[in-house]
Amino acid sequence: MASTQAAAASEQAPTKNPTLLAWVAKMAAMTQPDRIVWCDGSEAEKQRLTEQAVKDGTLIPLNPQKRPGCYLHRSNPNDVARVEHLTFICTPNKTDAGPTNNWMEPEAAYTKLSQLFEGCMKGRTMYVVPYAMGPLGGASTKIGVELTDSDYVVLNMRIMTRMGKAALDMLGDSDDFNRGLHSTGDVNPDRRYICHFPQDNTIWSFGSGYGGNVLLGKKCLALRIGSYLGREEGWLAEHMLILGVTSPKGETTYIAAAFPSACGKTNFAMMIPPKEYAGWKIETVGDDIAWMRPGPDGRLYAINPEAGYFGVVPGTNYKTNPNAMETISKDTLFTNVALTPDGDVWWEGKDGEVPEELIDWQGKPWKKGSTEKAAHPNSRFTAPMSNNPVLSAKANDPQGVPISAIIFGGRRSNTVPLVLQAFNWTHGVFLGATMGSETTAAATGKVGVVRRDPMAMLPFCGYHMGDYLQHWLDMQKSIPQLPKIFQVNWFRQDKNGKFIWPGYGENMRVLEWIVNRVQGRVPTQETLLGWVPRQDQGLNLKGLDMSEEAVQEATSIKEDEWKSELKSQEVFFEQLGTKAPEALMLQRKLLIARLDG
Ligand code: TSX
Ligand code: MN
Repeated sequence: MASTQAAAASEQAPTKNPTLLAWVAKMAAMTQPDRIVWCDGSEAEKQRLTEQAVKDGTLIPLNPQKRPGCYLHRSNPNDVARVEHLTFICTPNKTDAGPTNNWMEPEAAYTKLSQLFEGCMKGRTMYVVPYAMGPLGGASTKIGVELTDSDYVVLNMRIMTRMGKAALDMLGDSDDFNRGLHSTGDVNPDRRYICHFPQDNTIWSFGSGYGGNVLLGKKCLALRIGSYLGREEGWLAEHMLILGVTSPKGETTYIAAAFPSACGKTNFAMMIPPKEYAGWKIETVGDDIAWMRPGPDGRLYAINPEAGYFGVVPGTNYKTNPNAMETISKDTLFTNVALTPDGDVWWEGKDGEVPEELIDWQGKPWKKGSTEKAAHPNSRFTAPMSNNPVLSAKANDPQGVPISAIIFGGRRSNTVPLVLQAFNWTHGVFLGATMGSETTAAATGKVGVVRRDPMAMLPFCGYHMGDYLQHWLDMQKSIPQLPKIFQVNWFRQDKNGKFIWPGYGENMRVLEWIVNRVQGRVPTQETLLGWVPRQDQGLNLKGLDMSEEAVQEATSIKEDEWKSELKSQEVFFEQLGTKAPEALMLQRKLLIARLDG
């Protein structure tokens, strides 16, 4: 049986790559699919798979007048989010995974998962999905091949990556590709594993059909395996958006920014400047992941390895993100949103009236006023980046864009001021390492607890967090023209619990200051924490409906808050033990000395 399949696989295969053919044959021998389909990424293939997915109930077509080319997918209600407790880094030594990752010994993991994969595709189709992470032909671009028994995965990968023949052509006969194996299995949370084997450039994912667990190019390859490869090869794989901001004079500055989830990364990446900024333009290079490496001119160049957006739907509307609303108006796959009687989709926080009646994300009737959510809080859109009205032409440039500034942000109701600039690279890495975000009700039920999330990479770093921070420090030596590093906080609250800073488009004012700083145009004010905008020649507040006291409150530095902040940071550094980089410990001591002095 196995050898027949192997022969059949290579017969139809649009490649002669011996390593790829042998691996596909081996995986097919284990999973025993009824048939193997090599995906070419064509329009005809998309149509065929979509029709089939509609027929088998995987996709529900939406009203073509309201949402042309759009479909709704409902996942199993037990399978609606990434599963950090079932996500493993499988390295020979446990210490290589570090204290912030789950670990399994590689052979033990292969054995355990082989038992699950054994025969799991009987009666099913195995799709071979070749894909490129990054513009085709780029030096930073990586090839992966995902084997999956889910047509939903194929259709998503088609949007999120450069998928099909072009990726296979780029691979040629090379054995340098990520080996991804996925089966939805029986969607049993007790038999769900997302295992990463960095030494083998391999990912095995079993028992889930949800995006982050099964679209293996994204979090698994581009971040967990990517961060591991980045350390080996001298680059950075980061959980960052990339945007270009162009002034009325036509000068474009590229910025990368890391925010934990629920901070509005996609909103920031597609932001529309307020009316006081006529002539300014913000363009999106990426909304989630940046791969950055030193370029020939000594600057740090970033590419967005993805080709689409896999974004949270609830809260998206024409006020918070008009460009996202346009992006998801066509050719979009919706997962776990509500369905309207006229075949459109609905979610909490959409513009307009709440409909009287809906079908909720689980397929059950829903009535206005219900205490249940109609759309799942983690419901998603999968949309091609080419739909984005403010997509940067550089999003398809294999060279990437030169990064002038890196921003670290978090959701903090106090302590962290609106914006500050790090004194230098090491201090900037300290700011990134000590990033924290307060939990919102959606995540844990506990509100307002600070969760440390260094560089927003806590769930996505494929090796020891201490080694990761040291890699960031070491990168200084290979980047002659270092980006400047900034820290921002849009989420500070007043004593009544109201947000002080209006956020959204008004963040343009902060962005302008950052641009002026990196272009060396404005003086600054030194504080204990870093450089901040001066009272004069600082933030442009023209036309902003905010009192002077409120601006003061948003930008203030309170020493008592910082004393408790440092205690809370210590808990995190202690976790890293002897791997906590010495340079960061010194930054910490310097800050303590400044506060005590
Ligand atoms: O995305 C956000 N950004 C970045 C936008 C470019 N959000 C949403 C976060 C959840 C995904 C924000 N929420 C931002 C922000 O800058 N700021 C806030 C907090 C806030 C919420 C509501 C108001 C103001 C601030 N409303 C009014 O002032 C009326
Ligand atoms: Mn993300």
